[in-house]
This record gives sequence, C-alpha cells and structure tokens, in this order.
Amino acid sequence: MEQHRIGRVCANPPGNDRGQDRAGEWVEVIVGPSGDLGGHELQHRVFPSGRWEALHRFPEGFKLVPGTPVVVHAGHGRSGPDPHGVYHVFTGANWRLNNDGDIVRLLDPRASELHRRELRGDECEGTPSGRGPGSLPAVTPPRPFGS
Ligand SMILES: [Ca+2]
Repeated sequence: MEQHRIGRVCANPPGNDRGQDRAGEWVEVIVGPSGDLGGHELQHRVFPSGRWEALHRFPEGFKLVPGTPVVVHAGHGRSGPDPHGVYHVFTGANWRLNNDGDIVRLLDPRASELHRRELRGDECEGTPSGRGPGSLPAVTPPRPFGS
C-alpha cells in the first residue's frame, strides 16, 4: 500500500530568506490510503552540520481524506482547508530550507523513514492549487487521540 509521501516543495520563494513572510517556505505531504498523519514528523537536514531538524510533527488524530495535499508552512497563518482542497498547516516556526540544497523526509510514528526528497534548493514549485474548485475533500479536523 502506498504510504504518505512528500509532494511539492518551495525551498526558495521570491525575496530574502530573512524577510517577514516566513510562510513562503513550505513542504507538501500527500495523504496516503490510511488517511492518518498523526505522529508523523517532517524533517530537513541542517547545513552544514548534517543533523535532522523537525519542520513539523502532526498531532495524534490528524486525519484527512486520502490524497489530500497538506502544505506545511514555516511562519504564521490560518491553518485549515482552502477552496482548492489543499489543507494548510502553519507551524508558526522559524525554519528555512537551505537554498543551496537540502533533503526533506517524512518519518512515521516509529521514526521509520517513509519518503524523502533531495532538493537542489532553488525549488519553488508553484502555489499549491490542489485539485481545483469543487473538489474540496471532507476534512476530519484534528482531535485528541482516542476521542
Ligand atoms: Ca530557503
């Protein structure tokens, strides 16, 4: 069964990395058949140390319809679905993807790597538009595990 995977990435949006629009950097995760991203962690590799840094850990109970694009942003914004069927998560965090090359990866709750993408660092793969108007998937809002 195909697992959750990393989709598009915006590692180097227009403007200076030190600018105010921190939400311009993002990584898209495509929800796999289980629909459950709870406990999964998105990471990137810090340059030059090579250690892995968490971009976001999805809370327990974070479930969406399989195939939903989930765009995980640095910085602040309003989390939730947009009219194009894309679910946005604003982490409020200050991370940056390296513009000279980076690796992003997705770990399952047991810290096993499900998928990774190696980046040149200059990617900004378009505004995530999802599947178009009228195809907004039903969204199960995140809720505490076991509720
Ligand atoms: Ca960057």
